[in-house]
Amino acid sequence: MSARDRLRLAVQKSGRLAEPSRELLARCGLSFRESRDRLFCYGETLPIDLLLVRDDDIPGLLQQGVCDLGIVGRNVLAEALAASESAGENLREWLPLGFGACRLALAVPQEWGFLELRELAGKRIATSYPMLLRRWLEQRGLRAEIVVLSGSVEIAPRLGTADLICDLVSTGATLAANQLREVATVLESEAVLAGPVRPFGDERAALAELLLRRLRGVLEGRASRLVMMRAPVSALAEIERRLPRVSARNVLPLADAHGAVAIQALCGAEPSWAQLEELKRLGVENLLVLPVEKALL
Ligand code: PRT
Ligand code: ZN
Repeated sequence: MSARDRLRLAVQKSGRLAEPSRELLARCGLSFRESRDRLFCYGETLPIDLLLVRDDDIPGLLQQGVCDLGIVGRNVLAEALAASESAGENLREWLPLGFGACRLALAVPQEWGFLELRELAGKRIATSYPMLLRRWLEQRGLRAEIVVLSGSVEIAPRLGTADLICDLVSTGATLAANQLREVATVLESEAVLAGPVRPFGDERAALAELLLRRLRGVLEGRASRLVMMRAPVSALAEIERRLPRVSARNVLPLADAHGAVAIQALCGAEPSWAQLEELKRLGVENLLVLPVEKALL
């Protein structure tokens, strides 16, 4: 393929990952002009364009070189990697993105008093993820029949086409509504940035690097909190030990101080209520925990 100086990113056109993907890219400072057919979005702030597609098509588009990177559920990517050797050699997960969390799980009818995995032997399992399920069964030395369905997997046991299912679960409400009980996890999933195993040999390399750096910045910022407080100087070391993953801090003198200072600490995670209560016991006052918009340390 000829050298390219624009990066093409595949994202889901509509569905669960569509909005959060676009929102994350906007947070990275990317903006787009949509084409009339709403399939292609031209990158305005950076030479990074979007292709809006069905999530299932993303691994294939990456493999064919139609797109350079994609945002897709790990479940879809992993199924594609397990399904074809060449996909496994060419594609990989670059970065988990912290949204679209779900799990691929086995679920049995509630009336089945399921106790252990051995009971799966010889049973029919309905799923849209045959490759991941097959591998999981093989790794455990289990032999079961896989019934491939492309949708409405959860009704298969009631229809009598399968004994149990292997499907995506997030809240579990769908399983409960279908009188199914979750009994094992095959894969923990979330949206991920997927891309080639080998680095780009042209300008796309620098663009991909830039995008990765900004994505990491946004994801870290999301988890980060600015913690502000008024504290006795004598307790400084104790306080710092109780804050989660401090990456920067300021200790400021106070005009009305009686052995007290103001502390601003950038934490890599949200302090729990219990941690805040401990700080309180160390004599800390006016505790504030704030979200972080952007950070350049
Ligand atoms: O049109 P296109 O093919 O692009 O979209 P799609 O309909 O195939 O996918 P979509 O939008 O439903 O899901 C896209 C991705 O979102 C999936 O590949 C997962 O990575 C992720 N995701 C996160 C989920 C769920 N959570 C989820 N709950 N995908 C599907 N579900 C299903 C689940 O199987 C159940 O049937 O949603 C239903 C509700 O789940 P509960 O457990 O909350 O009841
Ligand atoms: Zn799909």
